[in-house]
Amino acid sequence: MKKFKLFKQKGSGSDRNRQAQTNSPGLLEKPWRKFEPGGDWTSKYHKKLLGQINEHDIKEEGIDTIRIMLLGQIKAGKSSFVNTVASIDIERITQITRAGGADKSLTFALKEYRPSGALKKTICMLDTMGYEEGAGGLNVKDIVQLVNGNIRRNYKFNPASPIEKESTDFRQDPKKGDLVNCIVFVADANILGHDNITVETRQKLKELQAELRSHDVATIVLLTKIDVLCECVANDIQNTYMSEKVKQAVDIAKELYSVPKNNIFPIKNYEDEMGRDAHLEILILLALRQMMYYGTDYLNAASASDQFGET
Ligand SMILES: Nc1nc2c(ncn2[C@@H]2O[C@H](COP(=O)(O)OP(=O)(O)O)[C@@H](O)[C@H]2O)c(=O)[nH]1
Ligand SMILES: [Mg+2]
Repeated sequence: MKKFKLFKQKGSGSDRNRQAQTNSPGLLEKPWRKFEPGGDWTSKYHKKLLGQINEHDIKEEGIDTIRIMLLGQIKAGKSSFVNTVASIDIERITQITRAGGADKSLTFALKEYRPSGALKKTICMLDTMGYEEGAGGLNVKDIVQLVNGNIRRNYKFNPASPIEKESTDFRQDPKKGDLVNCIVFVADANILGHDNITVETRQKLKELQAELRSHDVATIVLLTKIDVLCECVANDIQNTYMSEKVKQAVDIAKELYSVPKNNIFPIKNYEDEMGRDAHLEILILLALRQMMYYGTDYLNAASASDQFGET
């Protein structure tokens, strides 16, 4: 079978193309982020990233999957991110979970997604319901129980009250493989970019960060919908690292989530595309690779401290 070709080689890649456009309004003279050496908007780099994600170095016996928890406001793009990762995995556009712009969260049950195609079986994603809507959102206590591996898949969240220890969905004795190894905050870049963050959201985030402080789980922030935020990015996703608006949104996210800038990944999800887009996927793969690295570090640090008898 003829292999599906992701890239039109002509005109793709190279910063040269980007530099030539820097006279356009909205584009910076110099990129606010640079690729690592060897990194570029090319199919070679796409393949390299995919290979790195699939090659993990988890030392903990019996564990070969990094568990990633997606958190974020309703409509932030959590389910779309899962669908985008699934599209990379099965090598065509797919919707494995319902994404949509409804006012109420469409995701009430805890859903687990494990890729098993192009992405092999290195990752497990937990898609939750929105958490930032005050009393109507995911409970901070439930989030902590999720991180601790106490909640079984398909558990139906109840915003009004956290899971009870007597519930059949409450895992009394979680194993290491049940823990969350990386927390991913998914945020709409437009809300951050225009500094439209509500007091309530800030408050809930603070509460959550205080609860998670003792957990040592790495945090990554995904900034979605950068195509809506910046016209230059909508025209050409290769402008992402040259975009002034995206840079501003990243700076705001850095303060809001208290994470280093290199843990913040601007992305565009698949939403109404008919076919795959390799440039879009490079941004997704860069974020996934970081989740994989942090998750691996967390698990390896946990197994090292076990060996040294720490508690
Ligand atoms: N333009 C654009 N739309 C997006 C992007 N990500 C998500 N969406 C749209 O935003 C809406 C909410 O997304 P959804 O994944 O359901 O958010 P969730 O509530 O966090 O799971 C949907 O209509 C998506 O198609 C993106 O990167 N760009
Ligand atoms: Mg959803």
